[in-house]
Amino acid sequence: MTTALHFILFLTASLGLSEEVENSTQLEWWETTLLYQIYPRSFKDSNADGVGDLKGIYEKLDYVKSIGVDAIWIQPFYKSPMFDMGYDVEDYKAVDPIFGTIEDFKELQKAVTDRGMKLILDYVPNHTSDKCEWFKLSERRIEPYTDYYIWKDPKRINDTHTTVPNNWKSIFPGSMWTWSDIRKQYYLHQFSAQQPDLNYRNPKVKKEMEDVLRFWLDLGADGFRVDAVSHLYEAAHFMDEPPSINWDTFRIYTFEQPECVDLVKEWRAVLDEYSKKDGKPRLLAQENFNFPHKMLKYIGNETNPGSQIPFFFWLMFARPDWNTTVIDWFIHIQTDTYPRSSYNWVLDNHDNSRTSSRWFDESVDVWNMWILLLPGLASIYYGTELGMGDLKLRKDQERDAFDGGNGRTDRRDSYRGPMLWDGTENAGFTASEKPWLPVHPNYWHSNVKAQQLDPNSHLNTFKKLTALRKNPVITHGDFQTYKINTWVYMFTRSLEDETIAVLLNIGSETEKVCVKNVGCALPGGMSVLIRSENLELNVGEKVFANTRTNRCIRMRPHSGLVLGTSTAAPVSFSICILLFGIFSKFLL
Ligand SMILES: *[C@@H]1O[C@H](CO)[C@@H](O)[C@H](O)[C@H]1NC(C)=O
Ligand SMILES: *[C@@H]1O[C@H](CO)[C@@H](O)[C@H](O)[C@H]1NC(C)=O
Ligand SMILES: *[C@@H]1O[C@H](CO)[C@@H](O)[C@H](O)[C@H]1NC(C)=O
Ligand SMILES: *[C@@H]1O[C@H](CO)[C@@H](O)[C@H](O)[C@H]1NC(C)=O
Ligand SMILES: CC(=O)N[C@H]1CO[C@H](CO)[C@@H](O)[C@@H]1O
Ligand SMILES: [Ca+2]
Ligand SMILES: [Ca+2]
Repeated sequence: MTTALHFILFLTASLGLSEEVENSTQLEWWETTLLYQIYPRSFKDSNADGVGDLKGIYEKLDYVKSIGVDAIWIQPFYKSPMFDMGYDVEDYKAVDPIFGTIEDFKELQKAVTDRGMKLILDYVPNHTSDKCEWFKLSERRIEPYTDYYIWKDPKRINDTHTTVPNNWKSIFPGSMWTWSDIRKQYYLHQFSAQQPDLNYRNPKVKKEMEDVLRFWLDLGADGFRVDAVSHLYEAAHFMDEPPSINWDTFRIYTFEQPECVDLVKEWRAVLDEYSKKDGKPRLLAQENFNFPHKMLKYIGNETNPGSQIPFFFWLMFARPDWNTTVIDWFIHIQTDTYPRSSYNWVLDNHDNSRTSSRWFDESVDVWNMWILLLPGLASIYYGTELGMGDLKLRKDQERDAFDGGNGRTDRRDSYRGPMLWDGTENAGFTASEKPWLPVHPNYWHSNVKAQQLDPNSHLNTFKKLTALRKNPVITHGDFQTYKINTWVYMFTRSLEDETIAVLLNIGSETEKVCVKNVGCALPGGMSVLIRSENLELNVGEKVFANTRTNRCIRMRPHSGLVLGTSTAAPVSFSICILLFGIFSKFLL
């Protein structure tokens, strides 16, 4: 707390960053929000049964607020048989007893709002659980549920044999069709057989699912993250898909059908109806792995708006052999395609390996600098602020029923480990002897409590970054990128006469960066505002000034620093350009 306070004072006072924005262009809250993704099973267990719950999240809200979070996204906590850990919903309007009660939800919602944060819920519309009442009634052809799902007769092979209706393959391996002995028909499922797809060509299903949105909006939800949007519709002709290994052309009848966009816009209209009533803008974010140019249509326009924020996941696949050319492409494919109000940066999630495991523990500060200081919304998966790593589980410890789908063979449990709160047994996550998944073995030294005490910890660096993130130069400032060399990347944020520069060595060797490398991209006399733990420079140190000693800096592998302009030494760009042009040969 005091560190963060000192830091803000340091920023505003000694570096002259203005507290008020002169150009106070009004942005919607999601354009600058820091969204914190909570996997409810793993955040905090309040009742010692080994599984995290809503009361547990409630207990930890002050922590969440203290690290600079503006909005919380809680993953599914609805009644579910938990075959897909909650992404198989049995009752959309009930809290699963393992997570608590609807009263717990109300209490949590109020506490989130009281702390000035927003609450985003997960909306899982493509499929229900096969244990859902609607499915059981549909299977028995009981009206009005008969056509709530997608049912098809078998395809005839010959007099004695039949087969599945077509060749469509689901995300979790196998056919998209499963036989129901009760109904004597096949039902469609884009994910597992335990997740039958809803039939959105039936207006009653649309109405039913809009009611779900209304139910949670009435209880104070500020928005939704919509799951698996590309899978909402399947072509009505049910023709075989052409055999091909290319994802985009292979799934021409089951992926990203044109009706998906219209449906998302209908949901947005429900949210806007609430916003009109109370003046509070609601957010519709969507999960979609598609190319940004294909996602543009979901954003819509002012007269026909859709989802404001498409999740952009591609940085999740960044690997240590990605050089600055590759990263630059991944940054610009989003910034060149979307309007700025739709940028969203994601490093990790519940389906993919965490940053510190894909890279190194050293890389954590660097990647947090990326996503917290780029323009737009930043999505942080719980634990990323600590640099939490993947679990390496034994077979008998695995709980996820599937491999990762799409031919992947990893179990997703590894990315869903319990939050590491302190150094006590089971990391303070649960008072039970047996958490649902084991805690990471490094919990005894790398946990919230320990990192709070260490000024250079990932957590404290994260907090400095989120404090800086609230400054107008980051919320409103311009954005420029520079490939300094193969492994060092730089981006700048500037507003009026203030500039923030972020220099990142994403390579595995020490890199030397000199005035001549950064050229006139930077005003003179910048000093270090924030550094990664492994950087050999101190906060406040001046760099790239025109004196012999600090014209160059050395950056250790996977290190990063944030530079700010000092009011003491303003050097205008034009003078710099002039001097650089004339004297560069001699000076450098
Ligand atoms: C504020 O900044 C925006 C974006 O830089 C610019 O388009 C706008 O004209 C500015 N408004 C004022 C009043 O300066
Ligand atoms: C019918 O098709 C099945 C499956 O392809 C095959 O095993 C069976 O021999 C066929 N029967 C006749 C009578 O052709
Ligand atoms: C907004 O989008 C709709 C649907 O794509 C389109 O018909 C309409 O012309 C667009 N309006 C504007 C102002 O661009
Ligand atoms: C960066 O990586 C890409 C893709 O691997 C490669 O094509 C390119 O040559 C690399 N650039 C440099 C400068 O090494
Ligand atoms: C990233 C993401 O949200 N993944 C989810 C997509 O939907 C399937 C089925 O609902 C889930 O299993 C994934 O976790
Ligand atoms: Ca519990
Ligand atoms: Ca579907």
